[in-house]
Amino acid sequence: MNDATIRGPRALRIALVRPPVLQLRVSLSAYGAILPIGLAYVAAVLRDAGHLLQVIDAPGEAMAAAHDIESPIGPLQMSGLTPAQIVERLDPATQVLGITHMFLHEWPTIREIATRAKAAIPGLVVVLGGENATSYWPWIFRETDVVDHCVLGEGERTMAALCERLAAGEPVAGLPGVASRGTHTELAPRATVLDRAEARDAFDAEDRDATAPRPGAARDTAPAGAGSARDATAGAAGTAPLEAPLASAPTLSRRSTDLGALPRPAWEYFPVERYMAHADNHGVNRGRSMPLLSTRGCPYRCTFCSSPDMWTTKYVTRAPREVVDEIKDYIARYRIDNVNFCDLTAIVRRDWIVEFCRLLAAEVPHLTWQLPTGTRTEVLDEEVVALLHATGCRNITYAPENGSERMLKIIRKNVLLPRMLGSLRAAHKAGLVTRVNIIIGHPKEEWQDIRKSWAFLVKAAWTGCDDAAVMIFAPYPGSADFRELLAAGKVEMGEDYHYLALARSGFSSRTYNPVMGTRQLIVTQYLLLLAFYGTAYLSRPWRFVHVLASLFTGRETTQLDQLLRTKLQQRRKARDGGEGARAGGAPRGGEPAEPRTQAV
Ligand code: B12
Ligand code: SF4
Repeated sequence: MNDATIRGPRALRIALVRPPVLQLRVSLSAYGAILPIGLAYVAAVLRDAGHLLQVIDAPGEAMAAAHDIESPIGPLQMSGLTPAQIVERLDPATQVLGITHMFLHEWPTIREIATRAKAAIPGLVVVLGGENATSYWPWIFRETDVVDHCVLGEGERTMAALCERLAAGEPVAGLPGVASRGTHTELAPRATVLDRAEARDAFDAEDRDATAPRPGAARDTAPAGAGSARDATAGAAGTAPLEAPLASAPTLSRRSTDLGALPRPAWEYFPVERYMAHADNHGVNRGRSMPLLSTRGCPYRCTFCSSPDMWTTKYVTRAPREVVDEIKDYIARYRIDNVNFCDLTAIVRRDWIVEFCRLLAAEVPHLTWQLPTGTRTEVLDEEVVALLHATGCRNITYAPENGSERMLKIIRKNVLLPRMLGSLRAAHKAGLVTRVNIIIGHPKEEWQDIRKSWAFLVKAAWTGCDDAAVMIFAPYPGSADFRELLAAGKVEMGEDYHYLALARSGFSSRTYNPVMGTRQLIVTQYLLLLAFYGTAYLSRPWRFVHVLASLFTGRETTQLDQLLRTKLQQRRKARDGGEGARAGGAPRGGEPAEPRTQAV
């Protein structure tokens, strides 16, 4: 059993850490340091509970610093404070260290931070939370004993409850939403993942949110929750042998249904100005930007996605009034020009978006906003896209993921492609800059499906779509595809597996498809992009001139503009990074490099 409990006063000294950002320079992905909204939400709840907080935001506190590190997939660029620098900054009196663990590729770095911190501060309790902590915890506990607890799924209330127990010296075992070393280590990973998926199905069915679309509502396909919830995972993992009793799996905490009751992200702990100056935006750079969430969860169950395991299929929306008030607050506090929504799937309900746009038009007339994540597009008809544009929406990402109806059924995406093309056409006509996301190399994909994705991309470009992202399939922990491949013995959990997500758009990608080799997939990825951008520029040659001009003017409109700018930024960092690193990451925006601590 894990006895990592603390006896002491109710208020704890808690350090929250965001690890440095890792990037593969040769990849087609240019995402850098974005304000960590999940951690900022957790910080707000812990602040309100009266704990003494120190936040160490590794990329935020050393924006200029970049180090090359070795990895099994080749050299990676690490931006921000190194693990050693993070631990040097930790208050030696820290009792609980909470690290946000969103991406699989962060695990080796987080392992190093936790190992160093445990060695430096005896008795420290290490807690991880986030998307990857939620799905990868069995392997984390197997691999190391420096992590004590993993908070699964939505984190605010669970972390507050966990800290309450730690402060009271009570055992954490049995707390819903927490997997603990010792208590859960003996479970075989395959079994625990299966247990949790099944538990989540039952949980979803019993506690579905009223806001999720109902059968017959405007959508392309029934979300998993509207029909059979269980079969989504049964097909994937149902054949996996159980290696431990069901009762031993960690249980879930209840999802928040009233998001208005949660405090807003505690941005006062983060160097917001430096993020703004660096402009590593999630969307394209349209000025001073903040991330925002209008919903949580997603009612669908695509087989390649870890969202159902993380958030269940419960879809909860915030009131449009609250979202607009938050935007107005950011305008007052940070003089923002733009908002990037990082919702999993922002627009599912037409009445919601119409009300949101009405409020924006009346109260925030000069803002731009973007939906860069890849939203559902069922309600994006001519009328809605015109409304979006009129209220400042400029960039929107469509996520068909595949151009073949056969594959869409297999991955449970089941969007209607002709309808999506119609929506893309309408969006282009309305003046929106659009992007489509395609995944290639799913284990069940055939070459005929790739040809259909190729045709879809050409059609999308022809209708006026501006950008395309073509990514190679990667089985993320927590997804149904991962469970199925694991059960079939096709996922090797070696050290290079950790870097899978970064490699999916680089030369070190790997194939999980029996008929498509790795090299074939990489070549296919480039050919599909060539087909898309070739069609886009041949049909509208002036666009090419705009892309080149954006390099000099810095005025971005498309994702390609953003990719080119951030790749150049990465190169500059690599050149000057040593200096930034030695200086401990000299701040750009005039904010102190010191971590912030708030007195109780
Ligand atoms: C926004 C987003 C991004 C942003 C970055 C956001 C950021 N702050 O860094 C950008 C665009 C940069 C991005 C990039 C990438 N992304 Co992304 N992204 C997302 C997305 C859509 C939403 C995340 C989010 O903001 N959620 C909302 C907040 C409120 O939730 P949250 O962060 O999970 O936080 C809550 C809990 O997790 C928990 N929690 C979080 N931290 C902590 C800490 C503690 C101590 C505790 C107790 C709790 C806790 O409490 C929070 C509040 O409830 C997710 C999808 C998803 N399901 O979340 C994918 C997702 C995280 N991305 C993913 C991937 C693969 C990528 C890329 C690798 C894609 C690529 N090939 O380029 C890159 C990697 C970039 C890099 N080099 O690091 C995968 C990760 C899979 C994995 N296990 O690795 C996800 C899960 C999508 C998916 N299912 O495929 N992404
Ligand atoms: S891929 Fe998008 S629509 Fe599908 S389950 Fe994940 S978040 Fe939902």
